[in-house]
Amino acid sequence: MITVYSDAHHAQEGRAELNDGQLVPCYEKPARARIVLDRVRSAGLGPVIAPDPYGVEPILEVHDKGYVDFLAAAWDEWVAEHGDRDALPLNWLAPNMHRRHVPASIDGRLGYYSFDAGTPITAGTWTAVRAAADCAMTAADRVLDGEPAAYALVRPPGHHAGRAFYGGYCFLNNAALAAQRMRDRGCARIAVLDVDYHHGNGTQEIFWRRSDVLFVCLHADPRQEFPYFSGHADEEGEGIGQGFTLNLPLPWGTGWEEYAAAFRVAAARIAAFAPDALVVSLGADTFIGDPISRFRFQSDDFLRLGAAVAGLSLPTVFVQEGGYAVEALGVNVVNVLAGFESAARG
Ligand code: OKP
Ligand code: ZN
Repeated sequence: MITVYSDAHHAQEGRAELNDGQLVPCYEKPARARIVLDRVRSAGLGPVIAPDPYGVEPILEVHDKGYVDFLAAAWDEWVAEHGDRDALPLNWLAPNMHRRHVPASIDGRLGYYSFDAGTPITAGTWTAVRAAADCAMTAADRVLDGEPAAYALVRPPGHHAGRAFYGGYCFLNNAALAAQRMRDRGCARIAVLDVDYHHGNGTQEIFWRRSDVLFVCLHADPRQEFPYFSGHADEEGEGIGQGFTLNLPLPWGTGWEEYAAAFRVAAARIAAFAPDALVVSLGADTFIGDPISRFRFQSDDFLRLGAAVAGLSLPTVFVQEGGYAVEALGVNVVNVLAGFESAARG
């Protein structure tokens, strides 16, 4: 399987996030991609290629122009106001406050466009997120050009980023960009399967009112877990998109056996949709050793997950999302990809 990778991810290196009442070192850090890349190479998964440059135009099919302009300029505006520190928001809208006016000040706009205090904007954020988007779209193009599958090894992740918001370490929605790219190249229907531990609220929001992209998500129940306000089983899409979002929330402590039962429900929905291709939001934070998550996957279970994805028999674009047990991340992620390949070969 081809891996699409760019060293530019290093440009996103936040200093701190707010977690459990403390500023702690960012969990979402460059070592994550480094260890996965090392494992891709040592396992002999296949060639590692650089992304093609797509420019900002395809990004604007998925994201709001005002939001994208904000992301591109935020760091310079923040530094001019506060100096060389991570840019973190401190104020958000409560219900019945007003969104009619985009704040002029950088502090106001950080809150306006975000939903948490765990996602620092840094000097290199814009560089890194552009490269990640390029990797995801390149992987999509390779699959449409005939590769049975491709893997976008990217960070920061993307599935919490919506049309006009960031949060959960995510700024641009790489999986949504891959799906939209395949639509633009003539695929009629794309399924996005999100197996990250957290609900992909951004992907859900982007495709909420669409019937051409099915969004299916297995994740920790938002009654217990971040992002708390999205991912319940009764969220099914709206308008023409009604029935094209499927959430399968699972309780803390979920292991492979219970997960596999939910996966069968996900797989049946995807098969009924009969998509032209599949995008997998691939998080390995379902691992028992993950420092911020509470599922109980063992490393071997990721082989089983990969084989289960291969059972869908679709051209597949894997896009890296979460996974914070850094030492095990390379093994766990490459297990999914290797499990997919050996099952796909039969
Ligand atoms: C991003 B992705 C833990 C706080 C965690 C944000 C988690 C973002 C996960 N106490 N806050 O889905 O892996
Ligand atoms: Zn996650």
